[in-house]
Amino acid sequence: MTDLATIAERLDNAARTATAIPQLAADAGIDVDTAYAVQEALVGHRLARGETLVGLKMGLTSRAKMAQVGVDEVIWGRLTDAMRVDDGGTVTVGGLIHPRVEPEVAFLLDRLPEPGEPLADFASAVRAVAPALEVIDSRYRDFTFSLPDVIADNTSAAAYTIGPWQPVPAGIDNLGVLLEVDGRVVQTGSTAAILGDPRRALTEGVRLAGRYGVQLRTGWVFLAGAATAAVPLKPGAHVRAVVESLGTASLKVTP
Ligand code: OOG
Ligand code: MG
Repeated sequence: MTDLATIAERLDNAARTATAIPQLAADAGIDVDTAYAVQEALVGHRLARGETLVGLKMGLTSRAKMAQVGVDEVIWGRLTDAMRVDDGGTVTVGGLIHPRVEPEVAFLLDRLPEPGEPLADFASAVRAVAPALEVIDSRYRDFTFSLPDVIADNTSAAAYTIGPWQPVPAGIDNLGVLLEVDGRVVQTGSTAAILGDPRRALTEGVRLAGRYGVQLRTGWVFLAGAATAAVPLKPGAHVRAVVESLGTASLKVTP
């Protein structure tokens, strides 16, 4: 049986050298709880290199995403400062394996929500909301993975861009979402696709992360998970997420 630290090291090397690797969890007999421990060790390598934790991301919170990757459980991962790309900034695909991009909704946390806190109270836990883009890049060959594999791989997290923060409007549970590449709409959806209401992704995230001893912090960013399937990120592309009433987040792609 391959130990947890070795798996974390393989995933870290795969990301740093932009080299796809075979899936690991089945051979290593890794379940979901162990996979989250691998994720912690994997992100630990980044922290040891000087990165800092700046938030959490949810994954597979919409049916479109679950169907695309064939895994139907909600998952969560960790975001570091080095993954952040300024709005309108540039992502270099040369350092990535087979990146995809997807439209997201981001929350800025104001105070520590308690696990199990009812949804209505989250208005006071969230300082602001923003349209966002996430770049995902599975470290596994063919972007194919099991549930424990994708959890161990920090839920494919690679980079993210946040548009302008703004106060949370009254209803954010049915806003139109578009993903544009070079001015063409390539995906359409609604924030309703995110667990019925993107605020529910936060409730779920607090509950799940709490189970693994992660404390959300004031000032942390929280990605609710994509409302649509992800699309390949190609060199030269201009990518934009448009979320009704919230505005846009954009990035450029260089080789
Ligand atoms: C897993 C990450 C999913 C989302 O927003 O659903 C995710 C993957 O699709 O590789 O970030
Ligand atoms: Mg995502």
